[in-house]
Amino acid sequence: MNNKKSGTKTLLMSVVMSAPGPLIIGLGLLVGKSSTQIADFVRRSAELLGIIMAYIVYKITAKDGACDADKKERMERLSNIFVGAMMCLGGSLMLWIAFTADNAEKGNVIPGLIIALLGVVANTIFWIKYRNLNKAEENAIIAVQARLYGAKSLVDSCVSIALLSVVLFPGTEISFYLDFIGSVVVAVYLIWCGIKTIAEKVKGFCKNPIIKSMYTADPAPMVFGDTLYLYTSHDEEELKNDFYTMRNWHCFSTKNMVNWKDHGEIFSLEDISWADDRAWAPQAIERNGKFYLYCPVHKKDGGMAIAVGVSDSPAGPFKDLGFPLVDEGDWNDIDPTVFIDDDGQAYLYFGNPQLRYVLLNEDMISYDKTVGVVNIPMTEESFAKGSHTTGTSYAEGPWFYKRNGIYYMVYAAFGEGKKDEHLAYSTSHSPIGPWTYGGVLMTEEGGVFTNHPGVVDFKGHSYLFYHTGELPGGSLFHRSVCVAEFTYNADGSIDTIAKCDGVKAI
Ligand code: FUB
Repeated sequence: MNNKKSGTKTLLMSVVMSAPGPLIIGLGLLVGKSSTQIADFVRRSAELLGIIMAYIVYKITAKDGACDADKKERMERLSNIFVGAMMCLGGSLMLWIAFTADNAEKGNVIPGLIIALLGVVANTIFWIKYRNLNKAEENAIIAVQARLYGAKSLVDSCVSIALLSVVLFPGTEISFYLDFIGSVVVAVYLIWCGIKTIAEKVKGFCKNPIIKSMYTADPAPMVFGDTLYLYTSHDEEELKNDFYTMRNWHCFSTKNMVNWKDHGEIFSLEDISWADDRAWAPQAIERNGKFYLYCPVHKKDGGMAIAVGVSDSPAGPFKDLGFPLVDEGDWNDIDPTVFIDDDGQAYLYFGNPQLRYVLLNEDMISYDKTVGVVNIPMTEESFAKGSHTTGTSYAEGPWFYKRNGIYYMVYAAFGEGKKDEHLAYSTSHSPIGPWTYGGVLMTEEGGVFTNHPGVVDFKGHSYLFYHTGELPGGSLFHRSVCVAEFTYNADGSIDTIAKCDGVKAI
């Protein structure tokens, strides 16, 4: 059973199991009362209302669908505030009753005692269940239920001790103090849990794929200020010639990895007079207050070339230069990746199956023609043995960056005998190589022929963006952008990263 189904079922069970408590204790109050017992009735009723609320909200928010994180967050927050308020209400009434009730007449507290003992067992089971569910997939509602059931389990333990003393030593000082102290301890603990729950901000979760409103591919993240901008290519739903049908590029942004703003189409083949097809994998960068979007396109006169869109805003719209930046007259000129080194030199790597680079000039829209287009030696030491046409695994989609003095080249690769792309990486101590093969970054399992990396550090977290065919109707021509958080090893190496469910809010 998946986590969502299990969460819904557990919450429903909570409602069903919590309902008889207030009922039986309520009936018990007709025949006898103690401060603990009256307060227990009020607390259980308030908790039941909180659990019903949590069940309803969880059923609505845990449904797979558009990642409308704002709405989900608002509803979860509201539900948790309600549950927190119920805890505070239960605790406050218990406190009030403990100090004001007439404890002279205890009467029959046996029903309350039985319920409390059963409660210790049941609540502990639920507490463990909610904790495990939340561990498997963090969820604000489930996390609060784990807290509530932890408190309920402790409360029932205290109540059992107090009521047992009333049964064993009726009318004695021991029973009076245990009853009184039990109520106060439990009440204070509940109020504390309630306040904590009300004050807590809901930590959201964005489920992969990030963009659910359309098919997106070739993710290219760029951090600017406190925002992460994500540029993507766009797989049209309707295919032309049963091949990639891609006409424009889109931009999305986030400040917390969960709430995404859609900036819409920011550049398109319509804006590039000399191109007619294949709006493929882009990458953007900022320099001196201007934003540059490098995009592979098919030229009207044949072959692929790299176009540059320029804008004053990271979210575009971008304006084409009017001519290709790189045009080798072949099909290799795709998948540009751009990086500005500490000394100000900008590099534009690109290519399938040959990895190439040019040294960009300061203007970012021309390159050093004296150096020209440099071919990187495609060796097994650099890119491992593989099944692409160079005999190595390197295929396409390079992503070039530097971190702690190490230059990284992450790329889509074909392993030996493999027909689908995995992601791999190589490193170097220089921006122009030689490159040393590092390992597999993401396996081909669960993918769709191509994959495409975009690596970024954002607010102290490291992310790998990639694409799969996870959206309904997904295929090798209908891809969707996903993200996984990962960490670097102390020596800068990276272990294989699993395709995952999504990322937590930061
Ligand atoms: O999206 C079209 C092409 O597929 C990209 O340019 C490649 O990287 C691969 O993802």
